[in-house]
Amino acid sequence: MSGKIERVELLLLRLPYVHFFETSLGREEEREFILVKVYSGGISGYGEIVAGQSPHYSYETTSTAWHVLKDFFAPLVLDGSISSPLVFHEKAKEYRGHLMAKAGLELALWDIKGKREGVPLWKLYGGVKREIPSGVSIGIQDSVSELLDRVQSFIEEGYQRVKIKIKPEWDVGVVEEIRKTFPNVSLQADANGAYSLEDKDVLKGLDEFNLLMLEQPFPPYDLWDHGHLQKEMKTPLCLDESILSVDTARKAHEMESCRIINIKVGRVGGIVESKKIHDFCQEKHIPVWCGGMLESGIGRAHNIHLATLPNFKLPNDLSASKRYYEKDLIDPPVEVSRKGTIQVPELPGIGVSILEHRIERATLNREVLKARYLLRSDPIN
Ligand code: OSB
Ligand code: MG
Repeated sequence: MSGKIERVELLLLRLPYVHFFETSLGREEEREFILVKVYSGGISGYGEIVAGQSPHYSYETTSTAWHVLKDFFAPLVLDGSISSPLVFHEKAKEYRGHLMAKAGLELALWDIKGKREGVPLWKLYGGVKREIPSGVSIGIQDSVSELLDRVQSFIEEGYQRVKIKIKPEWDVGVVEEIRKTFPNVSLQADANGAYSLEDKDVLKGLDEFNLLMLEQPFPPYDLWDHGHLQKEMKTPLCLDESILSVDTARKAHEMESCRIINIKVGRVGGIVESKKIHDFCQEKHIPVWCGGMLESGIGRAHNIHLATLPNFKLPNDLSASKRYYEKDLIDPPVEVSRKGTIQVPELPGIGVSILEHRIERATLNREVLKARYLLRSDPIN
């Protein structure tokens, strides 16, 4: 079933958000990201790279991802021997790190495989759900009243849980206000690593608000201090940035650093690693959910397929297209039902149509990579 990969195309896109997104790491009004398009035997596969413009969430950026894809990862598949995502995953291990870049290419190979075999990705992955529960991630706002308005409108749309971003000075007081207005909403908070163990007492103050979880209070490398905090808090901790592989998931479990894990396919380097983390967590009774990086519909559709696996037990950061972008890149756009669920695509591969004219309009740069020893840029056309 192997078909050669004939070419890999990298596209740098910019899409404006419908509403700015602010975390403890900063505010952004638009997203720049890379799409990976892979061609094989008349089929094209798409992947999205979640690295951002700047090394805030992780050290990877659109520029580092472009470099390692062009110079290291694309040549692996262009030498004619690899088209399988599993083999690519193994082969790419010879290079350290750059997990987001690896994931983007692996996702495109999965899309090719699904389309070639006529099977939607969720089936290839062993998924069991036809619809998945949807949550929404709400950034830091200019005022508490603006935040309350946004929470209200997302609840009205049907989202099954609300996550808010917190940082020092925008934490316990804000959560308290939300709880006063919405005593029963399923609520969680995400700090993106903005605290340290010295802030333990502030964080423990969150325990009285019945949060579903507290996500990544401490920096990514700090499994140990998360373990200290978890021992003193009844709110379950969830790790995002800290979990880069099934190996870090095991260590987090052994250190009791968290009780929940957020899986992001980009952060962990692809679907193969995501499944390993999923399976490990299932065995250890650690529930997981699918995180998001404000992806376009292409990355989000990939995430939806992953979130059909059985141990995705909590609402995911997978929201409707219109919550992120006015003109998403896929048809149909992702929609959230009144009961807060997203339908899983049934067509082969990624299972959605790609709106090439919208990609074209959002493209800032493009490079076509053809054969291993002929790495070069072609002008468009
Ligand atoms: O920590 O989950 C995060 C977006 C960018 C960087 C980090 C995070 C997020 C989100 C967005 O919370 C979730 C989504 O895509 O809906
Ligand atoms: Mg997070």
